[in-house]
Amino acid sequence: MNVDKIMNDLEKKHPGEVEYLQAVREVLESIEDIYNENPQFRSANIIERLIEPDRVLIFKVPWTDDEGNVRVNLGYRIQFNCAIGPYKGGLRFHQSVNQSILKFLGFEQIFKNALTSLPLGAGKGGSDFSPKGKSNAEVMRFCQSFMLELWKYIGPETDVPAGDIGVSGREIGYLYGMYKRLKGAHTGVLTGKGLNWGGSLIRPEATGFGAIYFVQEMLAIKKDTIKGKTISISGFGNVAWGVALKATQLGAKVVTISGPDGYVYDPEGLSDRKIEYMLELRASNQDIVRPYAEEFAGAEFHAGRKPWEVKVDIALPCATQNELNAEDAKKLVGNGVMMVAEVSNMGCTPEAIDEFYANEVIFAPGKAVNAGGVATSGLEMAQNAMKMRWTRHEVDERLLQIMHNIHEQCLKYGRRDDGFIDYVKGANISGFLTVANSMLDMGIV
Ligand code: 2IT
Repeated sequence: MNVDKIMNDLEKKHPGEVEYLQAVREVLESIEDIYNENPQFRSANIIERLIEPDRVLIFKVPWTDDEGNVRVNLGYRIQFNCAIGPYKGGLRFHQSVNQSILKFLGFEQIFKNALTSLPLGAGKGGSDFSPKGKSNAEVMRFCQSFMLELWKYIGPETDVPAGDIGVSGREIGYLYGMYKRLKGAHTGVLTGKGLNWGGSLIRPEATGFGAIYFVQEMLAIKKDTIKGKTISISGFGNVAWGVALKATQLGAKVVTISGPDGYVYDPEGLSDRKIEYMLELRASNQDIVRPYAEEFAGAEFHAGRKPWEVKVDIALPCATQNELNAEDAKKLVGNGVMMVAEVSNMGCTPEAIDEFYANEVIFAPGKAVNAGGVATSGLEMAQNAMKMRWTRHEVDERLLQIMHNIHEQCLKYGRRDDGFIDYVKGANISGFLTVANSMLDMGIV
């Protein structure tokens, strides 16, 4: 495999799709050796077949706002790869959404979903519609219009969407309601559903809990534990709150949260009560970060800045892609950070990751660290198929086991001779082998 040649060809076909090209390059660089050692991959052109999605669906989403204006957004579903199961991955509703971002997310999902060891293919979708600042009725009308088109392409054995940025329980409810009406059947076609109508316990907090279970595994290798560690996180969305809750329960001190306008440094650390307060603000569609600093004594708001300038033991980006760059990485390294784990998808730029590797900071990529979210979606699908519900404890135990297995896979393929663990390589190789070998088994399809 010649990575530069493949990337040049891909860039010619998809000019300017920077996030997508970034995600593909990272994976190709990690799997180059294993690919070249196995000529059967080459002769089946596995790479060329893996880096392009099976199909890209783009549709128009017209809806009416509360003032009666007709609005139009773009809707997408990218069905990337179905070698090991139905397409599976979230929907992102955010003004920044475009084809490049959804293709990078769909591509990453291939390896992440394979790492869970569950039968989950890879997809991603969404819209440039942002629910922030919209009324419930507007969000409902948008979701209904979105599903009026999407329902033709999804199904419990073909494609199972879920949430991502901007899509949580409320949006999944409106989407599912419309799907059920159109289809005339309860098919469990989405995950992240409400508990009363087929959802799984732990799914809302699963990405965050799974990430902390993974961090515990990373620490255990160093004969260390999370208790007493200081942690910085970014964001306070679907993912960050689960991280904050679990880390706090385990005795770590989470000292930052952030939003688009700045971050809060709380030297005392978050507590269950503070997390509860933020969830209430979030539930009522209000800003979280600045009000937090006003509510709790000792917390400082830093306008227009990122949390990576705070001295911590562990940094956990939880917001969005490329949120931590080389300059941020240098600040973390300068302050003696020991570990960085991406909870957001592709949260660090390649230059930031180089910085961590050059300074022997232990780093793990989002596709391993945040796989607990989609894994628990897989557990939701299993419960739906059985028409059963597992207890909280049962789901949590399975999640813990899955995160342990993912870590084992990273060790198997990522441990260097000098003992350093290259989690990026480990995760990419493990996910690649599962999917590539499945594609080989099934012939040219
Ligand atoms: O990035 C992700 O893995 C998700 N947004 C969750 C996807 C899912 O299907 O639960």
